Amino acid sequence: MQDNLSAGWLRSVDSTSVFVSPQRPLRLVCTIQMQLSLPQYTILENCLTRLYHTPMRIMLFLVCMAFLPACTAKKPAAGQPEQDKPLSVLVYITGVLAGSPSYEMLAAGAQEFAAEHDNVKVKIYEAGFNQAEWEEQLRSMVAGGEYDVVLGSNPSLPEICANVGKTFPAQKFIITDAQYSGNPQISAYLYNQYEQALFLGYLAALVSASTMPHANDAKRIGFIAAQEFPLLSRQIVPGFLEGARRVEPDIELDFRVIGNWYDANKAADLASAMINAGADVFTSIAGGAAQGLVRTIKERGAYAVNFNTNDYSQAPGFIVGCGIMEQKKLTKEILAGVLAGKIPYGTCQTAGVREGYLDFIFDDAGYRDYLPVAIKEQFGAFMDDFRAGRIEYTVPPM
Ligand code: RBF
Repeated sequence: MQDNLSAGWLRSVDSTSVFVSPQRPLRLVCTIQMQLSLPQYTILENCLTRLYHTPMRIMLFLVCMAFLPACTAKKPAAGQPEQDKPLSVLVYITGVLAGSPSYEMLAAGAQEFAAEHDNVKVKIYEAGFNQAEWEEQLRSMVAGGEYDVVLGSNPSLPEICANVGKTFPAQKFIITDAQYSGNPQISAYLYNQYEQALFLGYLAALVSASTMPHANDAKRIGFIAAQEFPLLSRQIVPGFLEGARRVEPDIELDFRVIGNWYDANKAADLASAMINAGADVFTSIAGGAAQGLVRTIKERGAYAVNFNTNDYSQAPGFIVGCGIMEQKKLTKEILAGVLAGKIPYGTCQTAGVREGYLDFIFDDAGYRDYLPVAIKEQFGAFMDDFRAGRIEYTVPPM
């Protein structure tokens, strides 16, 4: 009997929540979410075990009375500011950290926030590259009720979280780099990547049309993607081409797909074939596999403009433009919002250039020292217009 009872228990070590499911012989399933100290936890466990030896109703009543104060203890005590209540965060990485700037910035932002707040605890979990396993891994991570909020960054995460959330209706999820609304357990933040693609495409075409040493006359630029997904196919790739065509109306985009987020050799082979076909400026959305592209442009002589992070030092003179996604800043703001109880669950908010979450990194030798003055002037003026809202464009639907 003791074993049957124990088997129905899922408990977290720091006891942020308890899931009680004594199935036999009571046929009673109840969920109690409360914050308990370890001694309180032990008493509750003992009492529930005794339900088998004592008239059930009396004992259940006594247990409930004893722990009623604990049930409300999750709210800060009178006088305790909201900001000081304990917060446990799971940062769920849909892939691996290394080589994926959007994930690295997410983790760094959460860790920095935890370092600045004694009451905030962060666990970083890398789910690996097998996308078929992400949902089950997330389900088992949250089953203990240990985390107040799950934080992730991936366009495919909302559906996964919605499914997992059906089993755990108290679980909250916050996802950046994703579009999703209407689910009270999920809050989403979408970077306007059409904008970043547009200005990087504009710079790519300026470089391709220039007399820089590795530029040619082919009017062809390249895009290497790890895999296709709606945000990429409907906004990022079209935005890159649209930006390039504002400089060179008849420029062509050579778009190729690696098939995963880690195969740098395949990316290198694709880049080489694309250079043979006339591409002289590249971009990529390829995570760690993008290292193959970096290798090839250095070996063969070509240029790249990169999304999301400062990569200039990886290939000075070859990587000539980098956008920045302010993911670390957004992550810290989100966690401050969680502490303040101000996350708008059920909604999706968009963050772009004008909101200060996407921009271009001008202040780096990799940009300053390698581009002709004429390009820097034209691109600088374009970005000034962009920030001031003077660039018109229509973001395609997803
Ligand atoms: N970006 C990365 O940098 N590394 C990854 O491992 C990675 N995996 C992804 C898996 C899926 C299923 C999807 C839809 C996107 C992935 N991304 C990855 C893309 C990333 O979340 C983001 O959309 C792009 O980096 C553009 O900002």
